[in-house]
Amino acid sequence: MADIETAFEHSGLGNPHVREFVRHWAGITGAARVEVVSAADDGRLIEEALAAGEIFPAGEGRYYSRSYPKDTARSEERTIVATSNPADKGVYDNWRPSSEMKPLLERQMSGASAGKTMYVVPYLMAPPGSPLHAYAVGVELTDSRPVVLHMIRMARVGVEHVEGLEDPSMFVRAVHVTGDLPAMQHGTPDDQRYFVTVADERTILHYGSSYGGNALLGKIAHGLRQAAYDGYASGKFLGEQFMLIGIEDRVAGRTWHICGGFPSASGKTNLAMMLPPDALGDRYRVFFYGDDIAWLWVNPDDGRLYGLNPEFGVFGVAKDTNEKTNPTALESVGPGTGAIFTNVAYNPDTQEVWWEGRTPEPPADVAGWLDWKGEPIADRPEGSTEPWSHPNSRFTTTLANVPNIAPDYESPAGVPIDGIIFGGRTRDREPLIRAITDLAEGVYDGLTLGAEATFAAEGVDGQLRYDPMSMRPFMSYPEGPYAAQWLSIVGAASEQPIFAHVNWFQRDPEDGHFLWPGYRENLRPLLWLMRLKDGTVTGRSTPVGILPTEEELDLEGVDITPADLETVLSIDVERWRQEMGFRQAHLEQFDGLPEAIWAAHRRVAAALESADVDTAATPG
Ligand code: OXD
Ligand code: MN
Repeated sequence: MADIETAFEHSGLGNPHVREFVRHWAGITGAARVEVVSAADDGRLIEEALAAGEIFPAGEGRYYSRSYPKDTARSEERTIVATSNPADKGVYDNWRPSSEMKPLLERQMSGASAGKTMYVVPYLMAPPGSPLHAYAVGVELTDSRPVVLHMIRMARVGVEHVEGLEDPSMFVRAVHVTGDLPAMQHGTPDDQRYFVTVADERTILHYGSSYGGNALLGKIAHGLRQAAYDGYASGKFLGEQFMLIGIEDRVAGRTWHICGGFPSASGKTNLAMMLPPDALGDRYRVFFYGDDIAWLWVNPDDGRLYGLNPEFGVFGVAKDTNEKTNPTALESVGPGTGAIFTNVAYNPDTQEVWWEGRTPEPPADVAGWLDWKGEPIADRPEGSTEPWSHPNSRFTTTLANVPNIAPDYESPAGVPIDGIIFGGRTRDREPLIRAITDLAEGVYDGLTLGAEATFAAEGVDGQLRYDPMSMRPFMSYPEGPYAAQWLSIVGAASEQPIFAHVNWFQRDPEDGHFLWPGYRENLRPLLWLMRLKDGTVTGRSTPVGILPTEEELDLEGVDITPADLETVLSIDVERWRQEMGFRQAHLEQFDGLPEAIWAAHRRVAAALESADVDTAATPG
């Protein structure tokens, strides 16, 4: 196709391997045109998308987009990791042979972009100049212009990222074909959608969705699944669904860095964008590095564990984002930010957007308001309780728009990691924070991370849905080697990060109120953790980790009753003993779990067995 060659020439795309990849898939998908994209094309593409009715204006320099109504979330069942090695099959990676998946996807994608433009999006998932650069280069082909606009916000996009590479053939080959969405048979036995990462060929083939989590291939498919696999195959790094923050103590003149994983709907973005409580605001500042992905590696310069955010933007859940829960997020999608809102409620007359939890009540004057499906709110029957926005509605904005972005967020190596935390929504048992100083016990804690099952049908007897390291939907190799990879990467660091399990969500069993006020107050347990690592506090030992004493936790200005405080700072030994049985069954699913992990499990179980139920102190 002469047109393709012209597109290469115009854009300066010279990499022969990228050219070959584009020609190959243009042939299969039957796209009518090819266009090579750089971030500088954003303004023009925005204008084109507005003119085509693919996006709508949402106030100064902000935009609104709406998905096909059945295409609003990631689909875990349709997501597959394929390789040529059956030993890559784990419990959660949904492994299939690549010899089966590649021809299948080629058939699905065959002719499926007919009449459309195929956009070529060269991108980088890392700060420029990063030591992990070789794993960060990719090219996404997509037949959706809104996907291109999202990619420009979520990844560093430009032809320069694929030119002059040390190995010009080393880039992730990512193909996104939208397909005929109404014909996908969503959720039926004949579901047509496939979201496949061919991990050992560094190829991503996603068909049948234009929703972010399925279609922005730099983010989850490359940034998590492929990166985790690459980190394992090379033995060099970990790719985790982690937030990453810095906490600066202006009095002591130092900054700590903490990263950590939380299953979805556990407040990871809110935590990453947190502001200090007023009482501590003069002394501390919290810096944002990332809210969703961290790559962890050992920096040979100083032997420490480093973390970097490979992303360029934030793809946050809009629901419940407001002045109290996350003022930082609101500012980061303010006028002039170029933010894109997806599947929230929209008013074309006023160009306003709204989502559940944005304000306590929806706008009183419903004139002009459309729900996330584009249907007028005014047409709803009296008393309708249907939400205005989709529960998984999103905002997309670049990191640079986040007001407390760390000054060194583009540091090529990332930042040294002092602490690794895990947390989920847990209504009982899990205290506010319990610190773990032993590596194997920390990894064990991550592997047994869980979030409360939200409906009775999903879990029984307070059982959690386990979500190892918050990676359950993103696992790309088996859990045993995954645990070994953790022990090997973090174990190689000269200075060990401290681990902790946190829980902001403990509730009163009688009236259900949250015991800990949360949000900005969450800085306090994190400060305690850093002091524990530095040796300036000692905490108190329990069978499941070290807990702060009341005195050690700086509580100035915190609104909490003494009884609630006592509960969040203690261990319910009976509940913990019960939990150990569930954990045992959870871990037994995994082949080849390192003995160190089993030893950690047995140590915790034995300590719980011999613990004094009333004080939960460790005997001896
Ligand atoms: C997710 C996301 O689905 O980050 O976890 O979008
Ligand atoms: Mn995520």
